[in-house]
Amino acid sequence: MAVPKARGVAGAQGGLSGALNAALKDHGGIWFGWSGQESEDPEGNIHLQRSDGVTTATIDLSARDIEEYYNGYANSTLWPLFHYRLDLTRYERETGKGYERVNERFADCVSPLIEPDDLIWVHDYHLLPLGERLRARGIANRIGFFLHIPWPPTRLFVSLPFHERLVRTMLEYDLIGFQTDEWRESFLHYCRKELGAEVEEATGTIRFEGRTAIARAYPIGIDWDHFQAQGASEEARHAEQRLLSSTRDRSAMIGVDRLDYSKGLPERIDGIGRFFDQHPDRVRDLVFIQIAPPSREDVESYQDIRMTLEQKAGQINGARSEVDLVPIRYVNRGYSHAELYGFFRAAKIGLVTPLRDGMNLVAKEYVAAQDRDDPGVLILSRFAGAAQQLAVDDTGAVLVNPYSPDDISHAIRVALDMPLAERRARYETMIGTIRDDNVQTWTRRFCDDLAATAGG
Ligand code: ADQ
Repeated sequence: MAVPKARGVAGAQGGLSGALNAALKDHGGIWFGWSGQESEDPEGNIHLQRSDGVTTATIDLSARDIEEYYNGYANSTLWPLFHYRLDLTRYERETGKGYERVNERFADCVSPLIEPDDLIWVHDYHLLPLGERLRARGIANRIGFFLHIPWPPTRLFVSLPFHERLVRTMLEYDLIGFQTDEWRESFLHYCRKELGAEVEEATGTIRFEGRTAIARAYPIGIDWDHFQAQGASEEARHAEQRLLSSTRDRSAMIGVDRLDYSKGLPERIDGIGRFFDQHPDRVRDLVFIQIAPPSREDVESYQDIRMTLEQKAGQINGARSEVDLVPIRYVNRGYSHAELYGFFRAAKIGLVTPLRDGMNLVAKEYVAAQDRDDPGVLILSRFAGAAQQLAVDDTGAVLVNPYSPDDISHAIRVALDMPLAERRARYETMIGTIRDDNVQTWTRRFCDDLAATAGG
């Protein structure tokens, strides 16, 4: 298995790594990734551990590697492009080289550790070419890949220099997983149209230059049991009480996101501003809490988003605050999953409005934390992968177009006024999927399918 250790934010890794660890014990394999550490002599720093049939190996990267590979190609080229943000996408030959160099190095380090029966599961856009680099070193094991973020439409993806080379490397995987059918279809479309591969739509089978890869959708879920256990803690109860007592007779509406332009945060604030403009009599009904810890601060576009957000929240608070009322609370830090559970439970509305998102686990966590008898309402962007599971025939989540302040404003009004019976019905539509299609099910489905492929 190969994972970039530094992906995600506090709390995000716990459930996923726990579930993957269990899968590794069942199937055998290697847990491998970046240590998250910088080292000027990275060659000498492989941290290796083997226990219980699971090998954990992490390596350090040099400052140049981090700049070119992580901040550069991964987070200034692939991340914005895959989130449809051509305006923020930077194409630099040097960072592309850094990306290839680090993938080579990962392959060098991990290949001697691989045993003949290991399943190899590579995660995310940092490591797209890793499978091919392993094949070049004679690794014939089954290798699967999962993309946690969207796959862009062909007409956007072709703006990437060397796009064909990148996808050719991906076809060395036996199984390629996407969060939703939409991203899977975009990938198949590219393979057919740009590579001239033979594609069997129904099974996701791609035949190209003598190799066969299978592309399927595996929507990721939350670690339900872990999250519920967190929710039963004193810490969660305390967090819930803390929020309830500070909002008193007003309804709390909550957003929890990494500070990332893909999450639609300025657009969200605009939507809230529109709601207050259209319903000035309701300013006293609502408090919006946005929890957004900074991420990828070394990347320029992430510094811009922080300033924009502070400005927008400040403007609304300046115009709408009273001595005893601040309509938007904007908090720049992370919280534990237990605390988040408590905050979610105290909030009448969960506002999750990414402009584009592979899945979005916060949407699922918000619903998972609700009181079945008196649940809150999830407002969800139609452009989050989660919308394909959570909004069914006009029930479940209230869907919005995150680019439209009027749409967001309307959804807030609908959610605030929603009768209990409808809130319950919408909750029941979502909760079964969230409970059953959890991260363990996701891991099992992927590993079983990978084990069943013909193999490299
Ligand atoms: P992310 O873009 O990081 O993940 P998301 O799916 O919402 O987005 O997961 C974030 C996780 O971090 C959640 O578990 C959440 O609770 C936690 N988190 C967010 N803000 C936090 C805060 N302030 N304090 C503490 N914890 C916080 C990428 C893709 C997603 C995809 C996931 C998993 O971009 O689309 O759903 O991977 O595949």
